[in-house]
Amino acid sequence: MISPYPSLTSDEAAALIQHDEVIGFSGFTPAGAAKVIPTAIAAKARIEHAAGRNFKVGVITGASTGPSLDGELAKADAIKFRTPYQSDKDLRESINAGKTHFFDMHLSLLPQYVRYGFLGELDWAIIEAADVSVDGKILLSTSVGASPTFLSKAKKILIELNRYHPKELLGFHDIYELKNPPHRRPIPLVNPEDRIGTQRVWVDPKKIAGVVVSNRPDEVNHFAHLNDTTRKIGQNVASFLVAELKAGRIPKSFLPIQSGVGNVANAVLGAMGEHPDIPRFQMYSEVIQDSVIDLIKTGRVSFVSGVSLTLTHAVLQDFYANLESYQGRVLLRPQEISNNPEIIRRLGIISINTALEADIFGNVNSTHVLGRSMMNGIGGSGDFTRNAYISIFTCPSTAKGGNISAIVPMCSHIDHSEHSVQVLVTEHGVADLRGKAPRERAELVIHHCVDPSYRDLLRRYFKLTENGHTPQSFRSAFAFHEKFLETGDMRNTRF
Ligand code: 0RQ
Repeated sequence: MISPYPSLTSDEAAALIQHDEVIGFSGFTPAGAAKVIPTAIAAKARIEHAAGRNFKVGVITGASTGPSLDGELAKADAIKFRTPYQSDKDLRESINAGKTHFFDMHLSLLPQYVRYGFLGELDWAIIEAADVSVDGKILLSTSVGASPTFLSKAKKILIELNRYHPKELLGFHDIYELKNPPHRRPIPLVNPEDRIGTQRVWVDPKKIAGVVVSNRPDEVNHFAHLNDTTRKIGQNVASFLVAELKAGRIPKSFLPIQSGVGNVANAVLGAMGEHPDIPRFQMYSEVIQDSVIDLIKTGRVSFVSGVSLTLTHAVLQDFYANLESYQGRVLLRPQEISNNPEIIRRLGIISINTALEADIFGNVNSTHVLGRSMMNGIGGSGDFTRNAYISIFTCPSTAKGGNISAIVPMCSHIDHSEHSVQVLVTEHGVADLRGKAPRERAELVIHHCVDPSYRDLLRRYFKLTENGHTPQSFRSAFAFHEKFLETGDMRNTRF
């Protein structure tokens, strides 16, 4: 059947976008992110700026994206505001220079913020698809993210029909949208593998302003190889979980795992897969990285529900070559379902996320380097941590060759408070903070998690103030950070 939608080049699509408009782009990590249209919008911005005209757009996505979207738009100075998460070097620079207004959000909240109108009206949804039918049924590609909400709320839609992704992806998505209060109902999902929605997103075909055909791989980076530190962190997490299992605090059948993003998270999953006493498990997570596919192949993971298939080129190609064998074992959901507090509590998810820094009382900073510079954003770590059956944070005990202690007297920014963080793990050990008062927590964290070169310093800090439920010294709480800025090494701190 002949397509009813205008066939456009990426430049023709970009020409439709006007200054000050707000766009919801597909993309959750570089997986499924729009690519050719945002790059063309960036080119248009450069032309407009050269002609002395203003051109900036509001950019909303599922989470981070790839260089063709965040990178190009940031370099072209074309972003008016950006939410909810990013991990692009150029965009990060622009945010930290105060040029791009970025607001960091819990990813589960983004779709309802859009539906409630908290972010204003959405002019466009620009969505990558593996297929689009004449009657407006859109088969998303490697991520779902917030695309269903963007598609339903945007005034107009542009589709990037990316031939790199096969139409046989049909069956890997479960699209379910929540109603706004007071009409919201319980989400009917009681097992990680339950299907509750449709395989495609349905839109009014009249809203589709055009389709741009492309053939571009997802721009997913490789992870750093395991090193002794990340391997040890992984082993410590695995041993902790095995001990919980043996103590009967985790059921014999185990519980679904959520695992965060980045190098450390990748190592933790690897170690869990290798541990002989951890039973075959399910994942109810967010980002499905290469390591999860390895675990499915080896039979260690029986099922994974996530938002995005964030796979490097070779792994995704292999996945596509064996699509049938993954049907029923991999399912992609909207981020407000994958990260939904109701579901996380119901399923009893064990969450494992990475901290940039933690303090001796169990608060965690996941986002701000030295309290000031945005790294990526809180992502889904808050959604999972606050609602998990057991919430675990991992990190190497030091950064920058030992010049930074990841465990500090007081976090320079707090994303996850002591009320939500239950277990802290570094390469040195595990601090189980459940049921512990602040003074007990400090002893445990210093003893089990801190690098030996910082232990005495932190013990001295802890003794500076005798008073209070949480003994803090206002004068010295940020002494580590100040000393690093002054001398480049936190070990020079003196109390
Ligand atoms: O810097 O790249 O210049 O070497 O931070 O550190 O150790 O490689 O950590 O890749 O695992 O990422 C928290 C950023 C960790 C990530 C974070 C420097 C360090 C290095 C990266 P270089 P590593 P990872 C969603 C889960 C928030 C979102 C989230 C993240 C760089 O996990 O963005 O959790 N999390 N989403 O040198 C200064 C410190 C530092 C430091 C490390 N204390 N001070 N720099 N670095 N510690 C839920 C899902 O389901 C997926």
